[in-house]
Formats: sequence, structure tokens, C-alpha cells
Amino acid sequence: MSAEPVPVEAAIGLGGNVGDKRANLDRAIERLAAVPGVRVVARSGYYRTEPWGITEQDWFLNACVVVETTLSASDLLAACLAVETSLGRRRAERWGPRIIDLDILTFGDRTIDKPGLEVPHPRLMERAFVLAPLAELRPDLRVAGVRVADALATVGAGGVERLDWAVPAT
Ligand code: X6L
Ligand code: MG
Ligand code: MG
Repeated sequence: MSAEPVPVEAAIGLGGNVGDKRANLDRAIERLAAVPGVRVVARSGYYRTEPWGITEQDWFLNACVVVETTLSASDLLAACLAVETSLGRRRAERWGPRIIDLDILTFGDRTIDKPGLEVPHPRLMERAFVLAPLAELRPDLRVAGVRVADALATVGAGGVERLDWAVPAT
């Protein structure tokens, strides 16, 4: 008798700065929620954020979702990349403008270190545009022993503004 796999709670960060940013973010979350084995249990508000990395590009819209999933982390990553591709993302310049980006931030309390899949996301605790939406949903989540809300207080929320747009139900 094979039992169903135990669902894992994973956090996924989303962001984009090309085209209709809000529509792209909403569609990405809808498509992620439609993946068998993925249930979106919470979604953050929308954050207008200053670009990091390459700073001479348009502002980003960032958000975060928490999902419950029976997929492996590798299959969840494949699903995220498929959502990106389905929305028309083409990989061009590293750190450059993108329609939508979905990054696995955490996957339960697991540490994964594979090419293309480092979890927890190695820069998560340094980036306000990731921490602010994640802290809205899971302030007490600990990453490498540090609370997400504490990490956000440490880096500060400069360059990150929560927009007062209504958040669709999940
Ligand atoms: C020095 C060198 C300092 C590189 C920072 C930071 C590079 C972040 C890439 C960096 C550096 C990134 C988003 C973004 C990107 C996003 C906002 C990246 C990858 N993605 N800026 N920049 N939101 N606001 O989702 O995160 S490119
Ligand atoms: Mg990213
Ligand atoms: Mg990415």
C-alpha cells in the first residue's frame, strides 16, 4: 500500500518588469495553481520595487506565494520554468528585464544544492524585494536559523513599496 506523499510547504517568489506586470503576475499564479500537485495556500500583495543587479531597467512588480505541494523540488522547479515559458519569457541577458520570474525560495525545511536548484534561495535573506512579500505571509519562518521578519528589519525595506491593489483570492 503506497501512501500519498506528504505535502511540503514551499515559498515561491515572483517578479517581472516587462509588459503588463500585474497581469503577468496574476497569470503566473493562476497557472501555477493549475499544476497538478500544487495548491496555492497564500499570496502576498503587490510590491513595486527598485531593480537590483542591473539598475538601469524598469521597476519590478514582486510578490510571493506559499504553496502546498506533493511534487519534488525538481518537479516544482520544472513547473515554475514551464509557467515562465508559457507566459512568453525568453532567456536573454542575465539579470535583465523579464516578463516573469518564479524562484523557489524555500521547500519545507530542506536544503538542496543542485545545478539550477539551490534552496533556500542563496540570496533570499539579502533582498528586500523577496523578504517583504515573504514576511507578509510567513514572518516567523526561519531560514538558516533567522526569522524572515528579522532579516527584513536588518536589510530594511528601502526601494520596496507595497501597493494598495486588491489581492485576488487564492
Ligand atoms: C551587485 C551585483 C549587487 C549583483 C546586486 C542582485 C544581481 C539581485 C541580481 C546584484 C544582484 C539580482 C529582480 C530584480 C532581478 C526582481 C527587483 C537578481 C536577479 N530580479 N530587482 N533584479 N526584483 N527589484 O525580481 O535578483 S535580476
Ligand atoms: Mg529571481
Ligand atoms: Mg529565476
